Amino acid sequence: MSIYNMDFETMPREALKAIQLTRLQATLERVYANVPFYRNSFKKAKITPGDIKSLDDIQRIPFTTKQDLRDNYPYDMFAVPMENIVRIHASSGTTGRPTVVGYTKRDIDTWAGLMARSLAAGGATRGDILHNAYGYGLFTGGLGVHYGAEKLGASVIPVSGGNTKRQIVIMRDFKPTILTGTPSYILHLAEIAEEMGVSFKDLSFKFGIFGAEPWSEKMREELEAKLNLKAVDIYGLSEVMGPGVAIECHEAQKGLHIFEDHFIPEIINPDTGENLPYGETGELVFTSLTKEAFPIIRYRTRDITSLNPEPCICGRTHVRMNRVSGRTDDMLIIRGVNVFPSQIESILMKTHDIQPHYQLVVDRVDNLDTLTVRVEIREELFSDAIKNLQNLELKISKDIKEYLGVSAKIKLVEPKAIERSQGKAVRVVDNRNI
Ligand code: DLL
Repeated sequence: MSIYNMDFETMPREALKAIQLTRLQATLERVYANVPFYRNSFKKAKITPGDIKSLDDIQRIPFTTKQDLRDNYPYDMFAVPMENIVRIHASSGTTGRPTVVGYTKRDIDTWAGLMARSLAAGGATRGDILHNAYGYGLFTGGLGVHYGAEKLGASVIPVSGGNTKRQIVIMRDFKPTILTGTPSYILHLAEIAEEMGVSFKDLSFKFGIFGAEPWSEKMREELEAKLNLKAVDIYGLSEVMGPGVAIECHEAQKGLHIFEDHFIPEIINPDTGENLPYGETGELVFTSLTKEAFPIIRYRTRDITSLNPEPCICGRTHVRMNRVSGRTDDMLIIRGVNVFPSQIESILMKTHDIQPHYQLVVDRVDNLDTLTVRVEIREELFSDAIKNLQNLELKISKDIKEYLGVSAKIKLVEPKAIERSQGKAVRVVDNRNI
């Protein structure tokens, strides 16, 4: 069977587990032999690759953290000589050093195969024309999707992010059928299309494959209605590969199937490091099984989710991860109360007919944390009497207090007041660290 064969997706779990164990053991041998960081961490834990005799034994292996990758910047985590590396990507790294990852020729092929499988799960076929609005460059989104689409045999339009007006013209004239990009940028595309008098109802899109940042179910509804397509969620991270680690199937649109023939997922309690059973929410941890250049063992993603082993209507036997609700490092602690931006988004969109353009601003005033939610409202509402706006601000503030237990000041702003991103949206401005 070739490494990206789709039969892997529907195989009985026992057979899948046997493949995972063989691949895990081979990966451990390789990192132990070739990456000093792993050899040291295994030695500290008093284990050798030979001690890992079952999949459960993985819990004996120490975790790898973002800090470990930073400490080995840029190339010390690579398990092959530089002459075998054909591609380098890096995560943006909003704080500190970026994380650098490398790929061999075979890794690029494995990734393309996994992305082809992802696109197929999301509804794409070889006859499709794919408008790829993920950014091309060090970010893995653009090139990751691109190679996968070519592998699938679809036609790719490599537009990348930005030049938004030109993108609308391309969408109208080239008649793409699949749209890929971050949900926040796609929403911006929809906004500009509206301004240009172009209706998505007249375009040819069937499926949208959106990800790289958290988005809510409400946002899916909004995008599906505005863009006249079916939207699925795709997940991935550079450290583990890039996009194509997990994706929703278009049949169920409920939870993202993890490509378990290439990655072992675990959920842990982020405070204690203990493994949690299926269904419980915690931090997602990944081990790669087939990567050559940058194998990664028990990597703490900081993403918060849970795993669902229930069979899926699409026939895939791979477990599903529920949509990522946030990151452990995204969590704001406002006067002792934990809040995730996604929780605020849900309240804004569930209880109020509000545009999903918002930003949370955290300040420290007289040693007290304050949270201000800047949120855009529709043009019609904005021209309403000041009094109505004040009432709406109070109502939202009351809802946030009631649902999340945190006091927030709401500032309604006019349409377009919040800066649009061409990639991942910046949801939090934390002025406390400055
Ligand atoms: O965002 C890879 C990617 C590209 C995924 C295109 C999907 C589509 P990084 O830039 O390394 O890689 O960022 C990884 O983004 O740890 C999550 O916190 C977040 N993330 C990615 N996909 C999702 C998603 C790419 N579907 C980090 N939902 C991850 C929520 C996501 N968060």
